[in-house]
Amino acid sequence: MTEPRLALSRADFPPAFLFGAATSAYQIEGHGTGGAGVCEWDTFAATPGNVARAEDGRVACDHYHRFAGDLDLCAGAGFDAYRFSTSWARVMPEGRGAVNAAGLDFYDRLVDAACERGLKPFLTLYHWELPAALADLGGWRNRDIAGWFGDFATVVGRRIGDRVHAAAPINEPWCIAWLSHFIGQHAPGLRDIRATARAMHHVGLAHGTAIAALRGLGMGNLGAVINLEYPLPADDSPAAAAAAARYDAIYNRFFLSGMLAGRYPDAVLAGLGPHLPERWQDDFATIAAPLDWVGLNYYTCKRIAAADGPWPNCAERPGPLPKTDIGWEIYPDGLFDFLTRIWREHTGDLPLYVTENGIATAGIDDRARIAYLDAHLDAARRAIAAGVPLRGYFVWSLLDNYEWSLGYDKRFGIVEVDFDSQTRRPKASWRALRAALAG
Ligand code: IFM
Repeated sequence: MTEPRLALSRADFPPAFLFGAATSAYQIEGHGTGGAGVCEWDTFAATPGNVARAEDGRVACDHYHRFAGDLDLCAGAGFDAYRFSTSWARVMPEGRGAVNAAGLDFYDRLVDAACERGLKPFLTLYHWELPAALADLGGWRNRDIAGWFGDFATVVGRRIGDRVHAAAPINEPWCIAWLSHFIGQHAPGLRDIRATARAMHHVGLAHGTAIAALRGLGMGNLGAVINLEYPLPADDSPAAAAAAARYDAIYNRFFLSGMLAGRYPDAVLAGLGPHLPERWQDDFATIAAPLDWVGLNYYTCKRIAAADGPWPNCAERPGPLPKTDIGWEIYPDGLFDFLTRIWREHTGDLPLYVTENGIATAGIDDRARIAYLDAHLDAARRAIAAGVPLRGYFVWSLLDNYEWSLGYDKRFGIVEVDFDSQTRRPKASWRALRAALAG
C-alpha cells in the first residue's frame, strides 16, 4: 500500500515559517514522579464522575524519564520547534515558597535536549496543573493568584529563560476560567457565575503579571495563547444569530480584547459585570501589557442556538459536518476566518502562530489526521496569502496523551503510545509530516 502523504509541504510556506509539535506537562510527564506536588487534576480525577475511568496523570507517557527519545521523535519528523509547558506543581509543590530542585532540573535538561536537536523551545508556563495547596486558597478565584503566578514565572524564567525561543504565561484562558468554573467540566469542576467572573479576570491579571516578571528578567518574544471555537448560528433565527454572537464574545473575544485592547466586550459584561471583583478596570494596565506575538489554538466550530433561562442563553446543537473521535465537527474555514479576523480586529502587525491544531482519531494508519492537517494547513496558507503575519503552526500533539476529563482513549498524537508498555510507534501522519517537512 502506498504511504499517504500531505498535499502541502514546507515549500508552500514562507522560508522562515516554523513547524512545531506541542505537548503539555500533566498530559505526558507522569505527575507521580520527581517530587511534584499534588495538583488540582489529581484530586479532580480521584472524585467519582469527573474523569473517564477516573484516569489521572500520575504515569501518563512517562515523558519525565523518556523525554530524550520523545524529542528524537519530534526532531525526526522534521519539526523546527517544540512547544511544551512547565508544571507549576512540579516546580513549586505548594504553589508558593519552596522550589523542587529536581523539577527545575528536569526542565533545564528538557530545554537543553530540545536545543541540541535543533528544536526551538516554545515555553508555556501553565497548562492547568494548579497546585492543590493554591486550590485550597480559592485558586483562580483568589486575586492573590496573580502574585503567586508571577513568582512562579520568575523561578522558571530565571532558570530556562536564557534558552527558550518564545514564552507564553498561560495556555487557553477560556478553559481555565469558563470550562472549569462555569461548565464544570475541568478542575475544579465549579458551576458558578461569580467564580467564573473572578477566574476570567484573574487569569488575565496573572498573565500580565507574568509578562512583567519575564520582561523584568530580560526575556523577549513573549506572547499569549488563546483558544478559539467558531460559533455558527444553529438556525436562521435572529435569536440564534444573537446567541452565536454572545458565545463568540465569551469564548473568543473576552481574553483577546482584555489582553490586547484593555477592555472587555459589552456582551460579556452584560452577564459577568456584576460578579467581577471591585475596581477591575484598574487592572488593565497589567493585563494589557504589550506582547510580541499571539498564539491561537483552533480545533472546531459549534452550532449555537438561543436558550431560555439566565444569561448567556446559549445552547449547543449537533452539526452536520464530519466529526473527530471527540465529536468535534471538522471546519477548516473557521481557522482561515479567525486568522484573518483576529489580524484585522485585534493583532495587526503582531506575529501570529497556530499554537495548537489537531484531531482525536484512533489507529496508527491515521489518514483522517493527515486529511485534517492538510485542510487546516491549507487554511493557514490561504491566510498568509491574504496578508496575515502567521509565523508558525504547531500540531497537537506529538504523543497520544491524557485528554483531561476524557482520559487516555482519545488519541491526539502523531506518535502512538502504548500506555502499558510505554512503547512509542510513529503513525502514518508522523511519516507524512516528515516527508512534507523535509528540505
Ligand atoms: O488536549 C488539549 C490541550 O490540553 C489543550 N488544547 C486542546 C487539546 C485537545 O482537547
